[in-house]
Amino acid sequence: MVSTVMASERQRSALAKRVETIVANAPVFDIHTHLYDPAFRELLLWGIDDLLTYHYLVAEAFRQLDLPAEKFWSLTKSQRADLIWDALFVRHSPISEACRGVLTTLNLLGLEVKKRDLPSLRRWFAGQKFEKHLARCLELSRVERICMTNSPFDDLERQVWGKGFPRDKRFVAALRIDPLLLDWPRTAGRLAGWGYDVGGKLSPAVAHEVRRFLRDWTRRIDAKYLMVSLPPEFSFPGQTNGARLIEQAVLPHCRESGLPFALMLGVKRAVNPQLGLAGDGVGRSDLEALQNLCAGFPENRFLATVLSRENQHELCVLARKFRNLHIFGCWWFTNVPLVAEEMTRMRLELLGLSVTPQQSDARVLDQLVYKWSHFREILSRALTAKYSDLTRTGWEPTAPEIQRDVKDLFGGAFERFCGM
Ligand code: FIX
Ligand code: ZN
Repeated sequence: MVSTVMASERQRSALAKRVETIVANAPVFDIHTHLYDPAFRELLLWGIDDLLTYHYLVAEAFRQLDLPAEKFWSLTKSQRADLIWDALFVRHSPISEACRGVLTTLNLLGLEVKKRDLPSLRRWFAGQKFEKHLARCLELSRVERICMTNSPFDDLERQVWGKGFPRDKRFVAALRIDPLLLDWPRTAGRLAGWGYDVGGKLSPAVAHEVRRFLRDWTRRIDAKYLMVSLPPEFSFPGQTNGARLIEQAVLPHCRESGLPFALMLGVKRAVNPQLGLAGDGVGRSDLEALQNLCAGFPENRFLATVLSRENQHELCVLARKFRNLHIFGCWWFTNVPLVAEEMTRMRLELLGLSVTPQQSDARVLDQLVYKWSHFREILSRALTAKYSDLTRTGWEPTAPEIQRDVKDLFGGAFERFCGM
């Protein structure tokens, strides 16, 4: 009896080791980030000051700091980084997920964190050659390909696309269209300025011009999908400009170009505008809107992630009903081990392997290192538990089968869904 228990314990730890090794080494297609092709130069953030001034840390630092927000924003990036370092790493232990992420990154880059020596960390980063550092971050995170978030409405970014540049094969594009769907009156003015005939009320002729705009940008950037983030109150169908534009322009364009439409649901923008990017919040979405899209437009494919923990179970059930829906990522506030582990297990249990459980959402190149290292730990645990359940039935997953499964989770299922 004792020896049977020991044998099964040994088998379990051998399985855990096997899964861990496969997950640790599997290459990733990071399907949603805020990183840029190096041709965008300073738009691609990297280094210690950008790591420390990440908006996740700004939000946490404001809880400890008492200086007014205007004062904080009037400081240079390095001065802000100093304040955040002092508030979150020196005066308190850095146990939050975002703080831990900085330390995981530095540690895996080979830096000594225990000295708590910010000036020496800065000196190390200042000595790095960018191209080499990029290659190192990709190697450490095992990220093979990165999807950017590309907005024609961002003036800096638009200029770079306008000039043209040789594309770096490691970076692919996604067309982000929030202003089009959330602020039509202002966006119409901008489109008109760029030569699209969109004067007057929304009409079939205007929708036709919006489609022309989407076609032009899809081609220009070679977009792999279109995407938008939406507030909790988003509903569809509806008489809002956003809902009408989705129906009359975005979905027809996606059908014509064969691209999926990604919806990121549940963000409440600027809950505290004083915090800038750190001031956005979360609310529970009405997923009936997504259900209506999937059911009403079977020729379209939808990618979806939701920000509220309370929506996660409902989203999985929805994906079981519609094969034109693919769910992805533990987005933003859900990307903490407690919630990410719960979501990942729930998704595996309800959807098997037809899901893309994570995206990094990295805004700073170096963050790829921690975001993927932390998620690989979570995925290893979740998969080991699932495969162990199988072994108890006598079904023993082989190493090639596990490799195949992990490949699907790390971008393979996504590519198939998108027809890439
Ligand atoms: O809308 C998004 O793509 C979000 O991911 C961002 O707006 C957000 O600021 C972020 O960086 C979350 O990780
Ligand atoms: Zn994002």
